[in-house]
Amino acid sequence: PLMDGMNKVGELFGCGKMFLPQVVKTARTMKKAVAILQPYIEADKKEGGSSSGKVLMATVKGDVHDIGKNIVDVVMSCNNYEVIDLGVMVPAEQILKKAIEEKVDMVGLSGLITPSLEEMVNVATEFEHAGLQIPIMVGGATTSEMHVALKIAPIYSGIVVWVKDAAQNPLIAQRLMNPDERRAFEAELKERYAKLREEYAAHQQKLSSLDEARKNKLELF
Ligand code: B12
Repeated sequence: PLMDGMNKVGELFGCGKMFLPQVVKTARTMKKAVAILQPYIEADKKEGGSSSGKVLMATVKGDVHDIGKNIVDVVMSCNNYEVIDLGVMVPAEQILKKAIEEKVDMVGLSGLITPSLEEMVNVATEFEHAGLQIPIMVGGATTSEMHVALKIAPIYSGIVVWVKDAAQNPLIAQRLMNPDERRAFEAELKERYAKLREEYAAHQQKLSSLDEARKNKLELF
């Protein structure tokens, strides 16, 4: 029900029937609801014993959206993962530093505005320079599998996986935690990204170049 309500707000905001103050209020309500659930999740985890893995979560630099990220936190906690959440507007260097310090098993990056796409590439570049292989999960409304295939995966030697919604997250995390499954998953992703890149290239070839388009301009006078 929480998610249904949030989706409705997103829809109304998108078509101009709801405004920023109402959306901010919704975000606060969502945070309060999650805070009510948190102690139950913690208690459950204590009973459950050892954790399934360590996840570092952050909304990237320049982006304040955190509702989706917080939902992922809750879902991962419920699945017995230890979640370290760095919050919003987190610079790449901080994500890198914490990932190394805490020896996390995976990193989750959230982004909802267009500039976040570039910032995610920046984070992956920093990870690559540091020689890391920690899997990166990417999510949030503006992200896409195509963007991961074209811009992020090619510059990082670790796994980069796009996650459509929080419900898929535990399944993906489980595959990343099991070495055999992880290898199979990596091969699947490589193949899938190569196919997406081919599709993109084929689509680009159909477009005329700027010079061609100019030569072809409409002569009205
Ligand atoms: C709520 C909201 C806000 C709130 C944010 C409150 C908060 N604490 O998060 C406020 C009012 C602050 C806000 C501000 C702005 N917003 Co806003 N906002 C939204 C809105 C309505 C809903 C977003 C949301 O929470 N959705 C619900 C959650 C649950 O969905 P979600 O984040 O996608 O998460 C799910 C999955 O994607 C996934 N997921 C998400 N993150 C991750 C991470 C990982 C690791 C994984 C695995 C999965 C995962 O799991 C989640 C659950 O399934 C959207 C519109 C929309 N329909 O999306 C605009 C929207 C994102 N905002 C937008 C804009 C432009 C802005 C502002 C720039 C507005 C302005 N002019 O100031 C500022 C941004 C400031 C900044 N620097 O970031 C645009 C972005 C357009 C773009 N492409 O750039 C949108 C799309 C609205 C629009 N149609 O124009 N916004």
